[in-house]
Amino acid sequence: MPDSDRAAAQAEIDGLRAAIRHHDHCYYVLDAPEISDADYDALMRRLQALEAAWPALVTADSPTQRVGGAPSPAFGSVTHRQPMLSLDNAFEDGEVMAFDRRVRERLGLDGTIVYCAEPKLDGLAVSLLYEDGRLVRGATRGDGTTGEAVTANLRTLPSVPLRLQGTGWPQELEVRGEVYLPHAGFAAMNARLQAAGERLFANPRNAAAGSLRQLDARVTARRPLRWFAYALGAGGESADLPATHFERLAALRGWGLPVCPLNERVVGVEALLDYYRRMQARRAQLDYDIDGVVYKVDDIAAQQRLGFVSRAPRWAIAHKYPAEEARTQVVDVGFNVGRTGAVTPVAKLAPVSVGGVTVSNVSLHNFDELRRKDVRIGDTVIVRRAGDVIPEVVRVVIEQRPAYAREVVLPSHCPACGAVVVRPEGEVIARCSGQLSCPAQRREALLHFAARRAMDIDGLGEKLIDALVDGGLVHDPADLYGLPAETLAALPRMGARSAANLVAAIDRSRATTLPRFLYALGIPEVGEATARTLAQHFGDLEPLMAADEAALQAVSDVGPVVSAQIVAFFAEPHNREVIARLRAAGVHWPRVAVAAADQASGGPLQGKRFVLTGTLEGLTREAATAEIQSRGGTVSSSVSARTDYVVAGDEAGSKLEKARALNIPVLDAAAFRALLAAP
Ligand code: 5U1
Repeated sequence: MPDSDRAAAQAEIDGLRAAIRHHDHCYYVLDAPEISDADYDALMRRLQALEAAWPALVTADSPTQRVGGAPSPAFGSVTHRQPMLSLDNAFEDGEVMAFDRRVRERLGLDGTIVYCAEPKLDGLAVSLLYEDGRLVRGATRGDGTTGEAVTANLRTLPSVPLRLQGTGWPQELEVRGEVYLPHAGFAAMNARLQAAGERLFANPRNAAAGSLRQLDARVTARRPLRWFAYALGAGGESADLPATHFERLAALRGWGLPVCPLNERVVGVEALLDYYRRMQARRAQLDYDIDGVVYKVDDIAAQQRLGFVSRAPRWAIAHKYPAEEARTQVVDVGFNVGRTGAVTPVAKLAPVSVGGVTVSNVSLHNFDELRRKDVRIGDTVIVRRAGDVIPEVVRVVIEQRPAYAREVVLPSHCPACGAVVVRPEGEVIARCSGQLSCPAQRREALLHFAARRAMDIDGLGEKLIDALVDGGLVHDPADLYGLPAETLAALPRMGARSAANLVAAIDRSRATTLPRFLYALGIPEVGEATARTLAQHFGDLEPLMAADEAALQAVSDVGPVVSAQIVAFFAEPHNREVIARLRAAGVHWPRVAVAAADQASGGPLQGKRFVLTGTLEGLTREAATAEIQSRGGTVSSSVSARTDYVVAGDEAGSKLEKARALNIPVLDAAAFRALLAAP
C-alpha cells in the first residue's frame, strides 16, 4: 500500500488515540465526561477498524489494547523496586495524639505539623511502574517485597493510563495505590452472577481482589474496577518532584492518574481527628468502602528524616474505624415478600451493634444463599455491614451451633396473602403467585398496571397509589374502576379538577389491547414482547387462561420457566377474580388475529432469539419485532444464555451490559439492518 495511505492512517490513529485518552481522563479521573457513551464508542470502533486494516500500526499502549488477550497460564512474580510498606494502625484518639507527639519529638519541632489526610480505601494495594511515561508493569502488593504481575489485568482498567500525560515525570516512576470496586459496580456484578447462577462475592473488597487476580484479563475487563493513586515508590527520590506529599499527589493527577478528591492538607493533631470524624460522617454516602483514614507527614524531607520501623513508615499512620463485624444469634428466619413477589428469607437477629449501628434484621437474599451459608435458627453468626450500609451474614460459627438449631423451610404459601409460592426448576428466586391480591405486592402491581406501556392511566403516580392503598380504597387494579370522583377529590393534594381528570383517564384505559392488558397484569417473566407473542398466538384471553404448560411451550419464545409462571398466575383464584372484575368493569380489547403460525418458518432468522434494547434510529420496536418475526426469529424481553443477538440502540441499558457479560453478539442499528438485508 502506498506510503501516503499509511501516513494518513497513522495520523488518524494518533488523533483518535489522543481523543480517547482525553475522554478516558475526563470520565475516569475528572468524573466529568465531555461526550456521550455512543460518541465514545464510535471513536473506539473507528480506531479498531483502522488498526485492523493496519496491524503494523498497533502499539501496546493503544486504548484498543486494554481488553486482555488470551488467558495467561499463571501470574509471574515481581520484585518491587522499593518494598510496599504497610501502615501502623491507631484505633483510639490517644494513639493518634501519641503518633503526632512522636513525630514532633523526632523532628525536634514544638509547633504543629502539616499532614496530608486521606481516606483509606478497603481494596487491593497495587504498584504501577511507568518507564518513559509508559505503563510497563503492574503488580499486587504480595508480601510487600514480591507481588504478582497482574499487568494485563491492570491495563484493562480504563482509569489506569497506559501513557502518562503532561511533562515532568521521572524516567522511572512507580506509583502506589488501591484498586477498588464502587458499590454500584459491586451490586451490578453480583446481580449478574446471581442471574447466571454463580457464586456471589461477599463484599466489594473480595470482589475487587477476585477480579484483579483473574487469569483471564478479559474477565477483569468486564468488572467495573477503579483505583486511586496514593503514593510514589521508586522514582520518588527525584529532586525535580514537589517537596510535599500533597503537591506530589497533585502532580500525579496532572499526569492523568486518579487521586482521591477527599484528600486534604491539615495542620495539627486536632485537625487530624476532625478529618477522621468528617470522613466517618460521609462514609455511608461514599460509593466505595473505606476502613479508616491515613495521616502522612506532608513534608517529604521530614518523611526522609523520620524513616521506618520494621515494615512501616514512622511518618504515616492509619486511623481505623471501629470493626464492622459482630457476632450474634439468629432468633428466627422470616420471609419478606418484595415488590415483584420475590420471597426473601430474612434472619431476625438478637440486636447487635455493627460499626455503631444496631442490626436486628439481615436479608439472606434467596434460599440458595441461605443453604450455602447453612444458616439455621439458633445459630451464632458473624454479621458485617457491607459497604457500610447493608448488613449481611458473613458466616455461621459452626462450633457454636446448639443442638436445638432448626433448619429453615421455604414456605409453601405466601406469608402475606396465603397464595402458593412458586419456585420453578433451576430458578434462584421463589415468588408468591398471589400477585394482584397480595398486599405486599399491591402497590408495585398497581404502579405497573397504570404505567404508560401498560394501561396508560395518566396521573396515577406513586403518591396517589400510596394514598389509595393506605386509605383502604384500592386493593387491586379492579378497584380503580369504581372510584367515585368525590372520594378522589377528598385525598391529600387532590382537588375536584384533578379528581375529574383521573376518573377520565381511568375511563379511557377501559379500551385497551390484549398485549397491553397481559403486560399490565404483571405476570412474572411476561414482559411486553412475550405479552405480544402470547396475544398473537392465542388471539384472546380465554384460550390463554385455559392453556396448560405444554400448550404454552408451543408458543415461540416460551420455555418451561415462563410457562410455569403463566399457569401458576392463572391458577390463582384471586387473580382470576380480579380479571373477571376488570372485564365486568368494562375493560376490553379487540380480538387479535391469530396468524397461521406466529412466526414465519424457514426464514433466514429461523430459531434465532433476539432481545431489543435502547432506541433504534429510524425503527420502532414494533417494526423491528415484525422484521425479525417475518424472518422466522423471535423477540424476547430479557437476555439469557439462550439469546442469540442483542440489538442495542441509543441509551441501551442493563440488557446491553448483561449481553456483554454473557458474551452475546451485540448489533447496533447498522449491523441489525445488514443482518435483515442478508438473504
Ligand atoms: N490513602 C492511602 N492508603 N494507603 C495505604 N494512603 C496509603 N498509604 C499507604 C498504604 C498502605 O502506604 C504508604 C506507606 C505509602
